[in-house]
Amino acid sequence: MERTYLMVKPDGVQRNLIGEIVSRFEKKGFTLVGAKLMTLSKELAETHYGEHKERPFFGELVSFITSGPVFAMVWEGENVISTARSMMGQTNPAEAAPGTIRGDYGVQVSMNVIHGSDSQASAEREISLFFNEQELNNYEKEVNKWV
Ligand code: DAT
Ligand code: MG
Repeated sequence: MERTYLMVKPDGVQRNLIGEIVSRFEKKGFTLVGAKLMTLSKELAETHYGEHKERPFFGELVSFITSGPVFAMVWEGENVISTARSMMGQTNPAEAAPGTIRGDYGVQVSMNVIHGSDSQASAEREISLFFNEQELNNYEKEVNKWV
């Protein structure tokens, strides 16, 4: 079963969107495997966003993502990586379709509410960066036979 790393960013936490965002993935039919509220160190933020370190917005990105707590989550389900990306919407909320998380709640690209892994490789990398095995719960939900 596929797993992905999702994170409500500091703007989403400040705007009381944790519950709304968790609810969307629960209602969709995915399974929450692990979650925690945490404040990222500069080192962890730079590692997480390492692929962007040469981009002009890297400094701003790291200072934003460390500016307050984030809600880190691992979700499980069939095709959860790409489906979660669709549910999030385009990176720039101005281009994200209504009905997506960024389309419904975001305005500008630097504060776009949520992060989600973009591939199998990044999901594995990000899950192990933010969670250890003891924090990840392996369990079955009865309802999954209807999902
Ligand atoms: P995504 O978060 O959709 O995977 P990304 O990996 O390209 O997008 O970029 C990571 C984050 O960096 C993104 O969520 C917000 C920020 N970002 C991307 N492009 C930006 C830009 N042109 N100006 C400012 N911030 C940007
Ligand atoms: Mg990305």
